Amino acid sequence: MWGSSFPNPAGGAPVGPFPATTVWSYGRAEDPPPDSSGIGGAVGTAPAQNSSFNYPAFTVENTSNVVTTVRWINGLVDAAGNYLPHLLPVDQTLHWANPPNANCIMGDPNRTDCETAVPTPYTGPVPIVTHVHGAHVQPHSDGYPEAWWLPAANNIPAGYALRGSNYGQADNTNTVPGSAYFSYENTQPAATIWFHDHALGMTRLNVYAGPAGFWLIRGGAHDTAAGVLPGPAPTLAGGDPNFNATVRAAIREVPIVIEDRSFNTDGSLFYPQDRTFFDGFTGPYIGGTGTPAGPSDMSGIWNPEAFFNTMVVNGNTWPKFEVAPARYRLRLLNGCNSRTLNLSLFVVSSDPDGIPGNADDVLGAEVPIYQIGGDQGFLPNVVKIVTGSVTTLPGDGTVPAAVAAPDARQALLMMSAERADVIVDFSGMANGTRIRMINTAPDAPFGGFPAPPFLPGDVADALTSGQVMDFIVDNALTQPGDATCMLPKNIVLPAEVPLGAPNNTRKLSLNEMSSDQVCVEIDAMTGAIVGTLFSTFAGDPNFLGNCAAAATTVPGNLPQPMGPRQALVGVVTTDGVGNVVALPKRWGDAITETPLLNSTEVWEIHNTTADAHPIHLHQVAFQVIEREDLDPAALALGNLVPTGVTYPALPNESGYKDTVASYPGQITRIKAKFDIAGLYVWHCHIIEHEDNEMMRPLFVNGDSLIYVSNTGSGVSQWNLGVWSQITANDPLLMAASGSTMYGAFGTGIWAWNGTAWGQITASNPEAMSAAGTVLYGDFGAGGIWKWDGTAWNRISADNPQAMIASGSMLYVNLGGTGIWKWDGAAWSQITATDPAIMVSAY
Ligand SMILES: [Cu+2]
Repeated sequence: MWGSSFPNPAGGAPVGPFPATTVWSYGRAEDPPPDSSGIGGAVGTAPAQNSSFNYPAFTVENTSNVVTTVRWINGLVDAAGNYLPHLLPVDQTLHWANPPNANCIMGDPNRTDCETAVPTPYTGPVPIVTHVHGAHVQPHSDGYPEAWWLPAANNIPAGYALRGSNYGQADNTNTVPGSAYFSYENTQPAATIWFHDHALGMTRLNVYAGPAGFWLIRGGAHDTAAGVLPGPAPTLAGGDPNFNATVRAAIREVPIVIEDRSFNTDGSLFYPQDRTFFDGFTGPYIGGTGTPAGPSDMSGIWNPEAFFNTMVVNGNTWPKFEVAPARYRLRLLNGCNSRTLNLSLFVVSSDPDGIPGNADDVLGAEVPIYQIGGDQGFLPNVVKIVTGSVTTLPGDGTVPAAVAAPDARQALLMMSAERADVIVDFSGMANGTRIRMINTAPDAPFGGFPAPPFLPGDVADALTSGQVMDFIVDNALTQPGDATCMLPKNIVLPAEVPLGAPNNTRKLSLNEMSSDQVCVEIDAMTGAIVGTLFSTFAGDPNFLGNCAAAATTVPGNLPQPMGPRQALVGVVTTDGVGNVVALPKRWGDAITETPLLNSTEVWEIHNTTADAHPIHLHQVAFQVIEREDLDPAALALGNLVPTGVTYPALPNESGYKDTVASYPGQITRIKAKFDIAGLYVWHCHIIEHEDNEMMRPLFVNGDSLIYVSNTGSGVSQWNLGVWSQITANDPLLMAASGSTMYGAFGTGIWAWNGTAWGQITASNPEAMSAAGTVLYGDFGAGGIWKWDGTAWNRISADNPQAMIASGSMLYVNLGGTGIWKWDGAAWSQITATDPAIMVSAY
């Protein structure tokens, strides 16, 4: 990036420009490094006309239901082909990618994707894996955290793993070194989604270093007609608005990513080097380092959250954007690591010293934000957002009386990774009018609205992180189309149908964990860490008692376990005396979130922590149903007791989403349909949390799905207790058929053995063995089994003999390797490259 200058919060002349900042990004593989030396930058700096490498990365334009394929190349090598070490400090004591393939502290020491006790920062080749956030995508292309790969560098150290334990591709014929070939079917409505790195235990660093961009999906049944919304957006053929003033003047749709960053005075990115930055905790750390040294379960480099003092918008610090007096469509993304944004727009009514952004600026009238879309597409209605109100517009040209927001301070609230598709109406504003986007969420973890008593730290610093960008009205940019663009109050959005009744309700928990080994002294007045009292061996059963009884250096100070150590997602269970309690789970624990393929589930996310967490599910678009308070007195004792006090989703949460704010002390209820089998993840999108265990696998269980061929009547599918003919011409045929061996009677699968019906269950082997000839049975978690006339064999990738023996037309789901078809002679994987087979299969 070019260096830039910005107002000095302390007054006086602007600060900078500073030297250019080195970042990483995605660009076209054939493009050279950017060279902007002819236009005010320098060799190697972006934006530049000769290269698509920029920060953020270029926007990928997609069409609903049209496949986009990408070969993602890890090109993090220098000009000599040697790997680049990370720009930022990588903590090897988290459960992380671990390319050295050594030093794992549990299980086999020589593997990837584990925790180590190596306390020093990792300086080897950088693993990456790209995730398209919000994509309805097959598991092989989702960017699983353990599916990373290294660059094809000349000097990869001996013994290093080149790929993570779950590396996969959409098409394994791609053998370009240091890459993965992913396929995105874009089987989803028009939406603003985005792409970023997702490598295990390093996502916070890989994202902070730069690689992120917009992935826009247009068209399909749920997009607006041409001319309804402000446009056009930039196009590849239409010229680069960065360098063409005519193109720039015509643009009315702009993606805007807001990322907080800090910089060293040499221009380089600042990110905390160790835990002392967060809370002054000096140790001991995992690996025995720190002061004092000793046994520990505290990571020494990782910081629990990170908030930065500079707002970077589309790669520029506090930019200004000249706009016509017209309506603009802005696709906003909170791309911050940890920071929640509470955005609003105000006219700058007075600026006596003429230097925008410093303390003498006076804000005047608020400019409304009209939200039209959320994470996964359009809202049911346009929602008018002004600080303290959130009002649904019926779309008939009327504007109802303002409806109060949950808190007088709430404006456009966006947690990390959330998107808001909005219209801002600058029409009628005088030439030269300056409109400022401000942020009033805290420079600290967000606790949610309504919030406790208003403290100074509850709001971002007004002179730095409290300002985002300025818009300046320029009449010269007016275009003929500006006058005909619809007013927000007249817009009717293409609403999607809601999900049906759920098949299952799942209770989940969010948990903050303290140390089990390190006891510290806390200043009773300030809450600050005074020092470490003692640390002990892992598993010490007396740790909590000894810590509570430990003598402090100052009377009245508090001895307590060091925290936070990490945050965990988990499940909800019942303890030995009948209380409903949270059961935190770690990344490496057995998978517990296993919805059946094509099931609709309600997830009840119980937040037992003090902070709000943006919870993101991969694969699915979900609806936010409601939130419910937990009884605070019970919660203080660790018990989860719903109060019955519920809050419906806000109007601007009423479209489909993929990331939801889960507030402390509440149950957040969402509903989703899981319609692609395989392995995904769900996690907190405060990416410092995600990197240290606040993420869990999500396995959509397709084992219950079987396909059978019925000669003369096509292929039928058994799923969630119902047979259906795949052609959909006669869905009841199979259930009524006595000639085809299988029937559905509301109690499972029954087989006709020529004489009688017998239910096929794991507890009824006689009925199973009596089924005769070719038979496939579903045994739940036991998978799909085949009767060969003599014995049952599980159909699985590790049992190819059973698969080959199955005969006739058959489709089986093999979890992470997708759906395979038996054509009578061979098995083949059903992929997007064989659409004819897919059409007949589904
Ligand atoms: Cu979190």
